[in-house]
Amino acid sequence: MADKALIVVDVQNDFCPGGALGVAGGDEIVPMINGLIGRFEHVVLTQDWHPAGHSSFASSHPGKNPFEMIAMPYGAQTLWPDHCVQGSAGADFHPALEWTRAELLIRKGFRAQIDSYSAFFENDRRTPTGLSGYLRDRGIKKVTLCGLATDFCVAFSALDAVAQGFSTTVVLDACRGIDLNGSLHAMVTRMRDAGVELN
Ligand code: VGL
Ligand code: ZN
Repeated sequence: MADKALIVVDVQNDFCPGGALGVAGGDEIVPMINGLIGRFEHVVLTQDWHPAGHSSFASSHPGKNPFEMIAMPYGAQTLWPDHCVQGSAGADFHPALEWTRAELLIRKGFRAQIDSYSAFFENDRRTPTGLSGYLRDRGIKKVTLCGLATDFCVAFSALDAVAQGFSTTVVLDACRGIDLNGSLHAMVTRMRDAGVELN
């Protein structure tokens, strides 16, 4: 177990029903995630953490609506409702999440001009969060992911984890997806094709 880590992705109020970017059933996975947390020696959390006026917010682009796409200097970017603003209640973890044993918290999306879905690299696909180095330095070889949302932050994190050489598992029952234009099926397929174990 010493070489394994659980990565709990973005289990925050804004991604749960009633939140700014509520994912259907997002709150239902909390008990299962708490069970996983109890079984791992090493636990890492991620927290979506945007400054007000972040470039991924539709409200920052006059005439644009949430869930439309926009071209950013680093590539195509989906626009979202304002969510997970730094220090807001929506950015807090779900109140039932048992996060106290977590050894590391990776905050992402804090640069105003770059979104960050993955726990490893921002959406320019070049700017590292430092997580790979942290895991390697600590001798972690296998990662298991769960959380929100399956087809965005969980999937991009899992794809990067496997590309960085970690043996990678996603517990799909402990994830819920946004499913934008078929993104859930597409990203599950991409994960499987990349060698991510899905269970
Ligand atoms: C996420 C959209 C925008 C996620 C974060 O956690 O999957 N999705 N920001
Ligand atoms: Zn976000």
